[in-house]
Amino acid sequence: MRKKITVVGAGNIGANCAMWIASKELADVVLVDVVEGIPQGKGLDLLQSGPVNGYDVRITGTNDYAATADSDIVIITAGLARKPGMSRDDLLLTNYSIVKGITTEVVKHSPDCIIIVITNPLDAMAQTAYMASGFPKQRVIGMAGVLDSARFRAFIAEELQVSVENVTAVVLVGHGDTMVPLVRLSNVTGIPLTDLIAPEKLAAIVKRTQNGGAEIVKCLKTGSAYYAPSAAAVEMAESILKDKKKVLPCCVLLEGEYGINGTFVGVPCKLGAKGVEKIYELKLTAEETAALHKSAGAVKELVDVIKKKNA
Ligand code: TXD
Repeated sequence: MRKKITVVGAGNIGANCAMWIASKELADVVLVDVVEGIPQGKGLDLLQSGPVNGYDVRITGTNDYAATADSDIVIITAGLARKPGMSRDDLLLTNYSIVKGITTEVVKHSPDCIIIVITNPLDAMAQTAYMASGFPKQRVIGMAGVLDSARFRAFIAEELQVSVENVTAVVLVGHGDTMVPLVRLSNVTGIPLTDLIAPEKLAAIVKRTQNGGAEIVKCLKTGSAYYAPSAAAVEMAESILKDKKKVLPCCVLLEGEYGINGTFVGVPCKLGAKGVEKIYELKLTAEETAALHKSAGAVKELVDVIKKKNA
């Protein structure tokens, strides 16, 4: 029996998640959206791409959660996207209600699923899904670090004119301007970045990574990135569905790790059939630890706002 992935929100990211899932024949897809016709139309269009691209998966578009029953994974992409001049935090309360409502529906129809959250502000929305679902922390995961690391790797590969496959890069903590690209632990086939790129150039690449989302929002003017974010979420789903045990930076609930308690933060995790199977505690320098806690503090501020709203 093929696996089943539900994607909630059939907008830019949702539709592309469905396309990557189908192209990899990872699972049958159910695309859900509130707007009548959008998931049905995009679902049919993706289904009809199958004969051309050679994939045999079922793709259903719907406005009704009944079709999502017994999903293995649910990817939540629904919510408002940023407009130029808006910060991710400006989306907080609107997307909080959307994600909370969706999670309640999802849990009703797929009580054993694993939830991957994409909606912004990501860390706070992952915490919202965790609080609304009542699921164990292993089964609620936020997607940000895989995207931020992919941006870091793309810029490094471009600078050095090398294959992206040989670039290992780690980005920690919140999906915001305070994210921490860890130069010290990043390399090209084991060669430290600091041996390959001049300090000022490396600092510029770190800055561009931290500003990666805003750079694309500025270009697109009417929305935010969607190819890399959707590809990143599907890499996480693939590691879970195929029990690949990939070690990826994911937004997860920390309970003491890194000295942080009760907040969703982006750190390296092992993703397998049970979801988050291990959280890795990197040995960080004092400076890196300070940056990690500063970013986690920014996440906690947002989470405190939604906890008050949830009280
Ligand atoms: O790395 C990351 N996590 C981020 C995530 C990277 C880029 C974008 N990030 C965020 O993803 C972005 O800030 C938004 O919060 C979400 C989705 O972005 P997308 O670009 O896909 O937005 P769209 O194209 O506006 O699509 C959103 C869809 C749209 O079709 C709405 O009708 C639908 O969400 N929507 C809903 N569907 C179901 N249920 C409800 N309640 C609902 N509300 C809106």
